[in-house]
Amino acid sequence: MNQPAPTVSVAIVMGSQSDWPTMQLAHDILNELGVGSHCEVVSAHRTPKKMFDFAKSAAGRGFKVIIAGAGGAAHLPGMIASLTNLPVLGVPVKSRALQGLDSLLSIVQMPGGVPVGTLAIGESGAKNAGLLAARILALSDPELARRVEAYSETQTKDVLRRSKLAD
Ligand code: RP5
Repeated sequence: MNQPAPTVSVAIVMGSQSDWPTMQLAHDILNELGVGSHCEVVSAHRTPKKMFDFAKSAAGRGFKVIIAGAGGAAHLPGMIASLTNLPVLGVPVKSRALQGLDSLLSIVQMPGGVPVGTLAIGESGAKNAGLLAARILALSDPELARRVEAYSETQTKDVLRRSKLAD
């Protein structure tokens, strides 16, 4: 029997199409865990009205977690967090000029009262944002909690299996 399509409870937004190769890792790990995600370019600077409308409508559309990735003057995660009470996870995308340190500092230094959970720069950050979103959703989804646990166990086994480098 076919599996039912996963409910789309995570929105993954990013400032530019150029962020997709990084942000795709969040989508991929969520997909592996059976969590559907909606992925879209929403720019704080180039499409501010779209960003406002997206953030304001996100909870009503059924999203439970928002992952927002941006590079450079990376205002997207913080601005979204100022417009919604959903948990927002920010991914600093590696920028061409400053390798993502600018993105990290733009995202992480939020004023008290407007939280963004900031991840690592680049691919690790995107993957971990997906995993963290899954862990948040797993709090109220025992089936997903089992899949998240199985993922971690498999990862540990794989690392142990490949840990001997030479005799
Ligand atoms: C940011 O500017 C985007 O998030 C992207 O990381 C960066 C560069 O965008 P492009 O010039 O590649 O469209 O807004």
